Amino acid sequence: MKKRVAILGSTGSIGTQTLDVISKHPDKFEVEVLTANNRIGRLVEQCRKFQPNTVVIGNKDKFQQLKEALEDLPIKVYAGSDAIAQVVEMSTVDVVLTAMVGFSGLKPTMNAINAGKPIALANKETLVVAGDIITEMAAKNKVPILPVDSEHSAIFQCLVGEFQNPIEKIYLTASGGPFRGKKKDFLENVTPEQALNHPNWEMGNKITIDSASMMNKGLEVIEAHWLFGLEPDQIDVIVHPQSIIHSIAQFTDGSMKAQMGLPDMRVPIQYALTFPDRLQADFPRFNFMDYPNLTFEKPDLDSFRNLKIAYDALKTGGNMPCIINAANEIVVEGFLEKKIGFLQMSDIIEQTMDKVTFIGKPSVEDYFETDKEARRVAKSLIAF
Ligand code: MN3
Repeated sequence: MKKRVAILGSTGSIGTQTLDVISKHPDKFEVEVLTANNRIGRLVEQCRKFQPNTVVIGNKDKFQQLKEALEDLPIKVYAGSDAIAQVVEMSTVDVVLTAMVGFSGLKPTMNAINAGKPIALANKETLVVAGDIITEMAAKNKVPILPVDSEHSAIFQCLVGEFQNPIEKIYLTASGGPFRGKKKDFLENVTPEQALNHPNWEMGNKITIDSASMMNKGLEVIEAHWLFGLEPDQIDVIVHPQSIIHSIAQFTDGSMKAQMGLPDMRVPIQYALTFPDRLQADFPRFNFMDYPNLTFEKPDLDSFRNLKIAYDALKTGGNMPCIINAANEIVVEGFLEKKIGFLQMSDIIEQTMDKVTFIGKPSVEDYFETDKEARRVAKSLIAF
């Protein structure tokens, strides 16, 4: 039986790499649903190649164009975020890979979990924003959440065979991004172009800026908290510029397991789709002689304040992680549009944390309200 996959965010970096994995195993996978926000051209190409049952374009203005482009194919075409949230419930979907950007992943992921679909989770913001509700829903519906994020996939792989052995702590590795080792006087003047030039990973714009600012690692700390049930002081971040060790689990006897390999997102993507099995793949292999030195550094929380901000938000709990996520999405846009500088991103996130109504035990509706309020506040702070 082939696994029928729904890919949310199919035209992005993770989406296209997922299709690459799927194309190499036509006997194992079938593409059932594709969704994208704007990139019609790429979406149409994907539809012709993979012949999904259903396709959704987030931007409703592009519905006609998409429908006409696919006229000769028996593919159902829909538009809008409500449609994206609904298609995941289709009975013909076996697994949902969530690779859209930011808060927009929350609603469709909740619907998929409620419909009993296993989640291959690439949209970390879903867990950052509402990790309590998502993990509770998943437990109630007995739905696995399989991490696609490389660090979390690494920890997940280290835990296989450990049954009930408790984790003492984990080390999430961070490449340090393009500005590793730089101080505030340098960071003050960096441009979006410099920030988008990541040394090890090819990724979308939002996550690449998040990597440069260390917010990505901060969001991953919160993601790890929910995925593995760890307290903030059990989650450590270590800078590892070569990005060969993808993360490390340390057990109560002091033994550490690391998962390593060349940085290639197709490995964690494929593992999330095939767990507990591993499928043969021809991805490039690691050669020790290319990396005679694997090095490690302490993260610089003074120059890269976002990492500390994320730990603080996690410790505060409630809707605070949702607040920093929303503020971060707004400041990243602001930075890319050159309305604010690199360091101002952290300033505005912190000010937003102070200004938005804190809720200790938020409901789903509270999270949607918090997201709106935090975006409004962060936008108003950029405008000043
Ligand atoms: Mn990652």
